[in-house]
Amino acid sequence: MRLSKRQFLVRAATATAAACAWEPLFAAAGAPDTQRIRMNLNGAWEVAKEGEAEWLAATVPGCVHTDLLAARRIPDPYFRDNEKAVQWVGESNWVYRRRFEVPGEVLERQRVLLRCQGLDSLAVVKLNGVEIGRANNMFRTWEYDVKSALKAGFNQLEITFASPLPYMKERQGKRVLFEWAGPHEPRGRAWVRKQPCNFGWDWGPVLVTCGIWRDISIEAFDEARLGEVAFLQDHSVKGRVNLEVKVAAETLTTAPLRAQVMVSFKGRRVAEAKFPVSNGLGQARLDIFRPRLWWPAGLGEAALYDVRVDLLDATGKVLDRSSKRLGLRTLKMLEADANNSLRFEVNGIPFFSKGANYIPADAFANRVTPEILRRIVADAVAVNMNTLRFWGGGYYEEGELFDACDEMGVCVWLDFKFACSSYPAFEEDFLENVRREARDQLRRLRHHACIAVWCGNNEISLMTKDEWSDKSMGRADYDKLFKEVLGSEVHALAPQANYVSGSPDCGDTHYWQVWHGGKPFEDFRTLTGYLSEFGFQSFPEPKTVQSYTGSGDRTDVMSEIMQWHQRSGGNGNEKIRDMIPRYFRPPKDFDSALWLSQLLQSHGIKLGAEYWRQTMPKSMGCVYWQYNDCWPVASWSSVDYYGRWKALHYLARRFYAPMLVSGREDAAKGLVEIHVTSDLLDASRAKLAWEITNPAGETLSQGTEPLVVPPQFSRCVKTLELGSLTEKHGADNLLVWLKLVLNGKAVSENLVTLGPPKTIALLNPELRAGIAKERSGYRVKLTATKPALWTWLELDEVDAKFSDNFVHVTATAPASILVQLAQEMAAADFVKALRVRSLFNTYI
Ligand code: BMA
Repeated sequence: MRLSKRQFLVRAATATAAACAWEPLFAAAGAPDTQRIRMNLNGAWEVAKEGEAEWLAATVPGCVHTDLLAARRIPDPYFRDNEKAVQWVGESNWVYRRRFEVPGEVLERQRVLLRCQGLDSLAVVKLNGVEIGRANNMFRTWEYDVKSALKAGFNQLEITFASPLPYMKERQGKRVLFEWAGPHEPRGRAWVRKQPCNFGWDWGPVLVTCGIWRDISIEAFDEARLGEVAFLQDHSVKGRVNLEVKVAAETLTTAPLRAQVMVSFKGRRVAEAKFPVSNGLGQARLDIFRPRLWWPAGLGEAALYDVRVDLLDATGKVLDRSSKRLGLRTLKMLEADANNSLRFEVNGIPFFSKGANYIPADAFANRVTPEILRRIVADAVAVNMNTLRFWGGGYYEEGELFDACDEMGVCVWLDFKFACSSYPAFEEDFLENVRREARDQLRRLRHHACIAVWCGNNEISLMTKDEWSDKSMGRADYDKLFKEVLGSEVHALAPQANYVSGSPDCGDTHYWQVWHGGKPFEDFRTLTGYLSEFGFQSFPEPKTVQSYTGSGDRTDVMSEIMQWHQRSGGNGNEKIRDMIPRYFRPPKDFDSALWLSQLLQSHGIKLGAEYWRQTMPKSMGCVYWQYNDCWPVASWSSVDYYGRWKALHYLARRFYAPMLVSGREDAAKGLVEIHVTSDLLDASRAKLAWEITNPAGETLSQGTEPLVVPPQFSRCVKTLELGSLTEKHGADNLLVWLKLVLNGKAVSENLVTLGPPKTIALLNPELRAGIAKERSGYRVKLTATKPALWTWLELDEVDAKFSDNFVHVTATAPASILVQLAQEMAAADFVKALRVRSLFNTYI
């Protein structure tokens, strides 16, 4: 069972709060008499299928599936093919209701609103039996005037959600919007503004949710409230940043208002200003001297300033407040030129984007806790990533995810949520709906330092033609939606932000010839540029597979249930299975097939990633597909649904290392080029070391060379000619070990072979593990008498964090891995549960 702390907290809170929790906005700030009141309506609700009398307990924010799961009315849709058995949920209409008591103070306010920050998706909202409004877009914030509908004492709120499926069918029946969809996925998703992958994807289940998926509250105020707060940064003068603050207030009064802005850094006030707000508008400029700039991970500190904006009345009373964290930086996207690919430049310095594509972390958004989001960003930074692309087929991500990226220095390529489908840009209502959605999201997110680019859509440029047809979106409508409408909203609301109409529609590349086209991994070496998508699938580890299968399903990766948890083109498992023999020998059993698929995936992605880093600045971005999963499944991810790192994630830490030594082999000529790549902004004095051994680990040749590595450098620094060794020992018997040493420490190590790993005649490495208890877990020391390639630890039952995994262990290079356990284990149990294997063990 996956930890769902948010559900727990919500339930705990609602158990104690009888009718509803309401909080004056600034109670904590010591100003209880502020005008704006927010009554939180999250918590305990009830849900019923429309037309049925039985009401079940529900939790808000949430969705109908998680409510039905909690009420034990549906089985776990992630287990085996239970997804089929719950399709009726998405096909039904559902009603949510709650009673709440309204204190008189709320009713006395001049303006009283019901504020819904997320209604999924086609909703009719009733208060005390009277319809107060409708919604048709899960990405917008909906506010309804309830001043007259609300009464003193108890009120009843009721929100009915219609299944989007009949609507989609009806619209699609009249006019086809072409889309890429799996055989069992409902058609016409682009008619509804709802997360596209809710209707299934080539890595995700069809679970059509509905419900109140983000916060809901009553907002009441007199005089005025803050509508928007915007910031512009001027970095043109060295040694200071000029910050322009723009405030727009919704006012109910003609009395003069003022705003106050205060900027602090680590608790110390560094700038402030007071300024008038007339006709709802005000602005000020502040200088921040000796600014601490925001840098992406690996380039410097991700410094953040706290900015508080108070809206004040004539007496100085605080009417409303906005608090945000700002990073001071310039972040530009630069087009390709003769020497450089598309790239980003932070504070005037171009940098190589290293990262992966992020998708929703659960098919049920409400299960994604802030802790999960923070872990996701931390695990990206832990493997030297500086970039995540938030892909366009999900939902506009949680504020906490952007907060974590701000704090940890992860640049975000942020897609608007349009993907792999034609959209009805020929309808003005649709365009207006999108405009409002864009405004809501821009206002919510634009201050985040981490956002490197806003991007109109995912892959729709690949499905356009001059004319509309059942197979394409008309080019003019594409331009209208993604260039004019979204482009002008970004320009108006975030004028300093980068905007591109689509990916790959801006000089980036989605390269799918390997997975979808069946080409070998070496094909990655035929292109340079900014790779915003490329990938290869693997199975999750046995523990994860066990979570969704019965033992009978685990005989063969082609079993029915293993295929059900595979959504790519109907033959994904075959693709994995068929690629294995190109690089590796056949696996001896089911578990070995799972693990070997991970070695295969990591081997392929490493090959591409290293090549693109080698070819910097002709290549300036490697953002592989995909980072995570939304359920337990075979997919392109490097971290599975449960947060377990696949082999690829461990390898990413190495191929994304700030300083990298890597090889490029030429089997025909018997050559291995040694490349050194550095993302560092300073030059380094390093030592390059190489050693060639046979599979028994015996040294055949070796050498070292001092090396001055300039800043932001990538070059072939040496070519090893292996002709005579090849003649003497055979190409298959040469293992080329590379090492880059900085201040006596190996900062990057690598293994290169002339042929694929299957050609190496591995010998029994006689792996041994020694175990020692440490404060934070167990230390496992690995030794081997012969090279043990891709050695990994696995722990039965209990989850663990491994300080490293999938390492090469040799007689001269033992490994030491710290295992931190999710739960305590006695040493004897740990030894029993621990398994140590290497590539050799997947064959024999
Ligand atoms: C890309 C993505 C996704 C998809 C992936 C794998 O095109 O944008 O739409 O999941 O490929 O096919």
